[in-house]
Amino acid sequence: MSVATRGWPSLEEVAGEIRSIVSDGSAVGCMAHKDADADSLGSALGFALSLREMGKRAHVIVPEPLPLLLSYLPGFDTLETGQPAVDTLFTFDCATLERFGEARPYVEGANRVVSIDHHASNTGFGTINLVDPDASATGQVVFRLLREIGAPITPAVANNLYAALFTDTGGFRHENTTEGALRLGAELVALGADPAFVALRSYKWRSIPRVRLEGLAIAGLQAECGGRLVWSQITQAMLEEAGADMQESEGVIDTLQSIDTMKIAILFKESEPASTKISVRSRDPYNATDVCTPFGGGGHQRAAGAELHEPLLSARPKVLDVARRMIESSAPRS
Ligand SMILES: [Mn+2]
Repeated sequence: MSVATRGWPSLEEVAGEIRSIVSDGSAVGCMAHKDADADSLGSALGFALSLREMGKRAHVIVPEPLPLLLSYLPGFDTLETGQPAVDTLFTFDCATLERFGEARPYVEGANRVVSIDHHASNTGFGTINLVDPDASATGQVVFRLLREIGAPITPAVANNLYAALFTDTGGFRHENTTEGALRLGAELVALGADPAFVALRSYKWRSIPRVRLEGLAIAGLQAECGGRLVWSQITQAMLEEAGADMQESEGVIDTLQSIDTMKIAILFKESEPASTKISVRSRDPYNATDVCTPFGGGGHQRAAGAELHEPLLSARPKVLDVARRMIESSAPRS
């Protein structure tokens, strides 16, 4: 990232200021987003563990609830859900202030915010913004930053950054699996990351309730527009039947996404009686964020999400209407 991309300051431009934050005696916070994934939390933990190696006090903070599926990440046992007093707050993989949920006032009230991200939709809410929309994962941006400021990359740091990179590329399967991503993967393995362990815990370590829940969701699969629009849902009743937690619905969207005719896949999650979350995936020529932005959400071209503050039964037709109109209006030539 030697050249500033799309108006964001370059790594070299912000590295000096970040280096001086890291070398002064103050405490920093490293914050992941709500419902943290391995890119957000692995980046926060990897960065914090490297800083701690240098004697820096670094809190790793995640909005509640704790993302227990990520308990395999080194340093997970040091996670905090509170709001510790810090001089500077680093945020990871967060494009908007909405991503912090109920911790948003804590972020807005911070003395200084350093936002490290790879979403093209980043709103620039940080005091310092290190955003590279061409990076495959925020973990890749963190790796370059640590290198630039001369911070150590221990095996624990490498495992966190490898988990970030590996999962944000869908296990090196998505379109963001670039030469740079694969080279970084190899470099992190050379530094002590364990690819078999990360793969095991990311994709081959599912509880029985989680597999049962996926079965229920797949049994409820709906297909429209000649199979181009596919969707399903996770209700509170389904969670109860499977004995699962909503966090364990992760992965269902991947199965919807694997359908051969799929152009837009949507999973509706009844997170609360009056709150519905959606996960969206797409293939060309459709952009997944176009389904989510009308509802205040966002994400990447191929993977996006939103949270609607209304019950599943009223949220669902509104979202489906947007998706149907996208498919019908652009009716791709077959
Ligand atoms: Mn990411």
